[in-house]
Amino acid sequence: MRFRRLIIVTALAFATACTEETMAVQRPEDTAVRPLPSRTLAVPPRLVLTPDVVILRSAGKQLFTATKVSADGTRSPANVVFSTTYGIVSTAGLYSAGSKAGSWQVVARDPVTGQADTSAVVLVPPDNISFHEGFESGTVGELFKVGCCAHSVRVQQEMQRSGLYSARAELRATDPVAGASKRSELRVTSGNIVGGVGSERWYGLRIYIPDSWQVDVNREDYQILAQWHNLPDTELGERYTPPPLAIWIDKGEWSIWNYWDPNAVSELTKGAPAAPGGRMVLWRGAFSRGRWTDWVVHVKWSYGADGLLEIWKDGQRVVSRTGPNTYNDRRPLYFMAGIYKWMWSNPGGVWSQPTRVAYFDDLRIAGSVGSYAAVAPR
Ligand SMILES: [Ca+2]
Ligand SMILES: [Ca+2]
Repeated sequence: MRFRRLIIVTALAFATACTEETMAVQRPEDTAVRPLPSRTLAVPPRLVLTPDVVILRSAGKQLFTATKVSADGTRSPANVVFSTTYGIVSTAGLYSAGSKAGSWQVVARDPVTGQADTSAVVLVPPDNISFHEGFESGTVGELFKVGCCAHSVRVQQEMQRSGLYSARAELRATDPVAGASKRSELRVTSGNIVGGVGSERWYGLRIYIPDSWQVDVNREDYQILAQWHNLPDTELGERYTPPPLAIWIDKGEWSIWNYWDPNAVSELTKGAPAAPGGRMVLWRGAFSRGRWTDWVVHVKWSYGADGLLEIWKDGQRVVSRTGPNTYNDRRPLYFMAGIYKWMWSNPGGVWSQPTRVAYFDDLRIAGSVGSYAAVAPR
């Protein structure tokens, strides 16, 4: 008995010592009935609020979603209470922005665990973009020339309409390739000015087609005089596609082309995005040589149903269309005015008029607070 009691006392003392040594990392109840806990069991599920960051305009809306993510990555909906530092957020997580520009937060909090996560809302100022280039400095100002040579784009006084100066674009079939094709163009590089998916813009521009312009006897006689071009999502493997919006001269007519696609990665089949994407000629009409043609374009850029496209030629509205009008891209658009004639890159072409000249003036861009009058050439 005494020997057995000694064993028990010794065993108890040993057990007590072990418990004290491991107390810091192991709860007492675990020592009796459970194996040592693994590290993963010590990590509680995380609460994750998405999207992490969102950029909204005045009165914009965004649905936020709270998710529980367990240590092994399993995701499940989380019951949370939403709050925000500015604006309104519903119990379902639908955030409605106010009008005060700034950086705000949406917070999701689990009332049971006390866990919380925060997303940022950046509320951008109203679209009071204002851009104007009339070439009256005698230069192209902040525009960027895209062309091979001195003759490609130059500011001159030979052709006057608004002020003393306009820009002259000349493209020759023999020109070296510039910007991956045959082009003599002026580019507005700032995406913020030009806009893109989710933004509203007004654009104004005037174009002069000289008397010398002849329809080429080659059946492929088309060129782009003004284009709103997208930047593909190259990080998703997307390649360049035709511009979502462009004003062409197709033989002896103006034509306005539109391409759109809600897919994140656009792929063309026979030159067009597959449904629900698409392309269409929005308008065609005769063009007049020896005079200026004034254009005003109003766009709410969207690849969804809320898009709007209105175009006026010489004060007459020639396009009025709702619905998708651009590609689904992460980056905004850029704008080019000039002469872009890609078939001159094809070898072996025979051209009855191997030089094209056109003049450009009064490029204006305004945001959603703009209007026809704000950008119309004058
Ligand atoms: Ca001018
Ligand atoms: Ca895309």
